[in-house]
Amino acid sequence: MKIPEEMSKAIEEAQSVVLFTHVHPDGDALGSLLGFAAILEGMQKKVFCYLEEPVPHLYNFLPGRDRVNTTLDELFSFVEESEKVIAISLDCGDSRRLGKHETRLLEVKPFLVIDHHQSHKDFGDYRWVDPRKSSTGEMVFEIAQNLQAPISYEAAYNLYVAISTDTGSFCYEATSPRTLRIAAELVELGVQPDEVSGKIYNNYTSERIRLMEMVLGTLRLYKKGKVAMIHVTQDMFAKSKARPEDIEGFVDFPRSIRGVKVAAFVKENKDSVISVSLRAKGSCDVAELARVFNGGGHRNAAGFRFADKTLEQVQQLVVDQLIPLV
Ligand SMILES: [Mn+2]
Repeated sequence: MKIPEEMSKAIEEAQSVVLFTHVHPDGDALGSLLGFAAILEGMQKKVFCYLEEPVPHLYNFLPGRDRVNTTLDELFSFVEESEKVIAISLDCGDSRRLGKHETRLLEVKPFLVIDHHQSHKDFGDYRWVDPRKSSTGEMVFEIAQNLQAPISYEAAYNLYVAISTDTGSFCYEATSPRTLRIAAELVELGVQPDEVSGKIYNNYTSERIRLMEMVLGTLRLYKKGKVAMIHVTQDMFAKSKARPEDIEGFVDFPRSIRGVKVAAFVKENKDSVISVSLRAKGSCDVAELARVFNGGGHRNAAGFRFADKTLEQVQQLVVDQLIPLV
């Protein structure tokens, strides 16, 4: 799918842009947010990057992270003082994932949406949604190229982080020839893959490794080893002193086991919401599985959540209703 004409036009004509992404942002969310911010500034536009929470410490190395502003009042002052302002939501498959100020954020008009989630639920005024794209970072690159906007080193670095994290270092199904060509162009712009992967993967705290030890200790296998499940509790966070974002990537361990087709990671969050991340290996479609509990995501990575159940109850639901479908 090509970039909608009215979207390119809206971006071209805008003088000011507010950028949003999803709550609990991952590498693609942050990389496309900061990468696009740098590109838009290069086009002489004023940019406001809003996040509900500060940049997670795992991503403190991203250039331009200081652009992020978490103050809603400042966001609306920016909007009021701006002429020809547009909002762009990046990597957000559902407007609920804009966070607790969803309704207010959606008041900024026109509201543009750029996303690649298979389970995308339409919102906003102009949309470019393409589930075949590896990452939102890849889509931001396409837009920059389409608008003939220069891509600075800072923008290239952030887009490379977005693309490389969302493709599992160029391993997942959505990694296309185009994805690799874009990555090559970003490397030509000065990004060093070894330096970036060093920052992403060799930059963990000892608290994270302590937490990992506890979480991996919860591994259970079902269906003759076709399904693997792990979980994390608030108690484990307290004991390890790890931070909420330290669990990123844990679900890849059960997924990596030989014979496993689906990995499930059940998480007890601070607000006592229980969330479940699903990862598939091979042809299994976990977005389909997640729909059983009103969740969503991609074929390979999906999830759902419950606000009114205990961790044990959710695990039981997974075992009773989801695992038989694998
Ligand atoms: Mn993404």
